[in-house]
Amino acid sequence: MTVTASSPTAEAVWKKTTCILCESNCGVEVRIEDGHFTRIRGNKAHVGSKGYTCEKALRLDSYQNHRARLASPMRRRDDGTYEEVDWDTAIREVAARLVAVRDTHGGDKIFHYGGGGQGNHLGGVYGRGVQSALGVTYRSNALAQEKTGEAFVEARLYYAHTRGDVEHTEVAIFLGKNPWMSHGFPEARRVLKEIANDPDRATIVIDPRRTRSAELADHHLAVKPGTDAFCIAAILAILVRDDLCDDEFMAAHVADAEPVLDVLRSVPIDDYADRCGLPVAELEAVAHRIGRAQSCTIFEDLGIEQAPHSTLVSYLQRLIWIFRGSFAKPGAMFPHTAISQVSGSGGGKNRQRQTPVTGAPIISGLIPCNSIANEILTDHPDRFRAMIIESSNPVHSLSESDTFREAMRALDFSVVIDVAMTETARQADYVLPASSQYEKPEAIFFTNEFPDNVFTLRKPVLPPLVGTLSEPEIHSRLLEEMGAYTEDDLAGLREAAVEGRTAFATAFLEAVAANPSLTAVGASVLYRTLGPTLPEGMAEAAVVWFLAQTCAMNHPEAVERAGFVAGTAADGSDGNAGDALFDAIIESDDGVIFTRHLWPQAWDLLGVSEDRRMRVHIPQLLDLLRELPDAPRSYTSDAYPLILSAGERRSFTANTIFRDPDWRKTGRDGALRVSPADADAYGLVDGDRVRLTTRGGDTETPVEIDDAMQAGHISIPNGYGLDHPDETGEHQRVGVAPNELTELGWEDEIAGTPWHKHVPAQIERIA
Ligand SMILES: Nc1nc2c(c(=O)[nH]1)N[C@H]1C(S)=C(S)[C@@H](COP(=O)(O)OP(=O)(O)OC[C@H]3O[C@@H](n4cnc5c(=O)[nH]c(N)nc54)[C@H](O)[C@@H]3O)O[C@H]1N2
Ligand SMILES: Nc1nc2c(c(=O)[nH]1)N[C@H]1C(S)=C(S)[C@@H](COP(=O)(O)OP(=O)(O)OC[C@H]3O[C@@H](n4cnc5c(=O)[nH]c(N)nc54)[C@H](O)[C@@H]3O)O[C@H]1N2
Ligand code: SF4
Ligand SMILES: [Mo]
Repeated sequence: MTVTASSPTAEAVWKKTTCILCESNCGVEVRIEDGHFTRIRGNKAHVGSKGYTCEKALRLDSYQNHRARLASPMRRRDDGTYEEVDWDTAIREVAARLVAVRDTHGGDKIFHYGGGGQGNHLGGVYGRGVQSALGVTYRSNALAQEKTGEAFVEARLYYAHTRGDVEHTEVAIFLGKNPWMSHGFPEARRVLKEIANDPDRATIVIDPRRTRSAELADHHLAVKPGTDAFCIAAILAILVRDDLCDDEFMAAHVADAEPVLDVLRSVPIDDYADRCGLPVAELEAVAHRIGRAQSCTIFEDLGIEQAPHSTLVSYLQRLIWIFRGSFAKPGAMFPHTAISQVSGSGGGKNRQRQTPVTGAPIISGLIPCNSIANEILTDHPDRFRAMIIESSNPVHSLSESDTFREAMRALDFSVVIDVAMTETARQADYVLPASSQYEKPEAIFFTNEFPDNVFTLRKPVLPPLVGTLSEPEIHSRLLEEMGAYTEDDLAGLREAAVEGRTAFATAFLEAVAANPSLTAVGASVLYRTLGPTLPEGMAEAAVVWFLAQTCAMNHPEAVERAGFVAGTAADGSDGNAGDALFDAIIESDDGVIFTRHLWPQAWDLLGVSEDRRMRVHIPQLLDLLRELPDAPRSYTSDAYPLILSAGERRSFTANTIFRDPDWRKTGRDGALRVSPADADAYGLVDGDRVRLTTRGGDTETPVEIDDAMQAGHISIPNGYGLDHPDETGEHQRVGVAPNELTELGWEDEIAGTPWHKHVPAQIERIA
């Protein structure tokens, strides 16, 4: 498909890279003319995506080339406007301001947010060096407003992260997840269609809306919003009541099931079905379909992670596949390796840390996003005083945007590293412009597959925009300004790198042993020493050498089965398996299978690999399950009688990666979706404008009447409401910024994840 109509010219070249718009990072080929991506197609040779893309990838030029890209470091003036400064000045002043906060208040008062988006995680590894040199101990990122509930559960069940083999499963269950739009596993649409066309397999979608995924499903459980805990508890209760659990698996692999089964036996199934607005027979049909399947997978996402009882639901849904024994076999659930995993197996046992001011739980090392502003807007002596934000737009993406803005302005110092002058950048003291993801080596750590896991290192396909630097360069310059390492530390390593990988490995280990403080800034040390010996433009990939080494040490057999053995390094040296893996990663444009397991080895990747038993008795969550009957039947009121889902994924939404609203082919204005029943009740026709009010704020929006919505449920898309200059430089804003409507404190009781999908709201037609 043609993005920009133009005839091929002599300079036009096709290059391989990946799409960066969602975690799938599908392999693509881009035709580049005059700095623009003029055509984009799927890369059939990519080992993960095999040519698959969705419609969004075709618009990537709107990310690479747009009017709000930054091409100079910016410093905020007292009057709130920004002036351009040169890089030397910016690095010197940013380093000095951060060091001043550290020396006055302690490094633990400097808070770090972000570190990677949907396509860029390498920069985050380099950023760790700066954090370490400053003594930063508190961090967070977007995961702490979606995935920390499941992390809490998994850290107790089996100490690992699990996913599902959707491609081969008999019954695929999507819980608050619309994969047709949001993807999340390889070749999502192809797989959904394949299951739909196979009479021996089934899809179950649990979603209040009749999404495109729901339309393709064999069973669509159209629960009332926010009632998933009742729905899943009832399904579990039916599995137990009707003897549909895999007793053999449970006897061998489930520890302490009895107290859980006890609670499930007393679940009032009829009442719970009634609460979620579904006939008991429908829940029974679903439970029995799951109960007779050889395998099932469950994919939960924002529909339950950002709604009431979210951590409880993350727990209960896992009990379904655990009780069905759907683990460690084709079509089932699995843990996975990670190229970025620096320590041993599993997720590590949970030690519950808390935030310094509000005492909120820190899960997976991340402060709940909803707590951040409250850790700043206080006179508590331990409040955060400074913030480093990279590859993230929290003013737009976190609850209650106004309060986050206020928190940023209340800091002694803030710096944002981004490609664009974002909503967040506009609150920072300094903004440092990064080269785009197509102008530097980049990669994601999201590929979480099994038995074969894939890693794709992208090569730059364009030169850096003049005035920008890659994050590895920015972080290394900050470290050098702070004196975190010296030229003397590097000289010997540089020489060894020229000699070859084996010599370098020895020299690196010796250097770190002699000066342990180099470990923390190891990424930059590698970048400055090994980096220059890598192919042109690939110096930033230096840290991947270390990741490959670690991976080969953590998973020797699986790396060997993937074809990487000692003595096969491309430079002809006697490099080890990690070197061979690194060479393959550097050379390939099509992704590399870096670990290859056998299904039963899934057990080895769990933190409970000694006894191979999942610990299903989690007292805190079981208490919540017991208390479920007392939970409110509804969160609406006379003032706010509707439930707003604030942030739906649609065809043309991609977080805030695209800033120019013209990238959208459809849905340009990001209308509020309203059911026909509500349209009648409020006297609305398509295209009418309404005032949309929540406790958090109010706005105006056009409406779209959509018979996929249930009565009482309304929905706005995510990623809209960005300020973007038009041709004349005038700022325009299209659509609603969802977090102008959300509110801090409206969140899960365990993980503090926000209830963005469940915001009480009111609408009123604007005459
Ligand atoms: N097109 C596109 N794709 C994306 C993204 C994007 O911005 N645009 N972003 C990526 C990111 S960061 C993420 S995290 C994923 C998110 O991917 P998803 O979680 O699939 O996306 P959402 O549309 O936010 O929410 C999923 C569904 O939850 C439903 N829902 C709302 N309330 C409830 C409820 O109470 N119960 C249940 N069961 N369901 C409910 C909604 O109707 C919606 O269909 O998408 C990724 N992919
Ligand atoms: N109300 C509501 N809020 C939500 C959601 C919702 O459904 N509803 N969804 C939530 C979810 S699941 C997520 S994941 C978050 C996402 O929100 P954020 O974590 O804020 O992420 P993005 O919107 O993806 O922003 C990525 C940023 O990285 C910048 N960027 C792009 N390339 C580069 C680069 O190479 N280097 C650097 N340094 N920066 C770069 C972009 O300009 C952009 O500012 O939003 C969350 N917020
Ligand atoms: S948006 Fe996601 S599914 Fe679509 S092409 Fe990009 S990476 Fe693939
Ligand atoms: Mo997300």
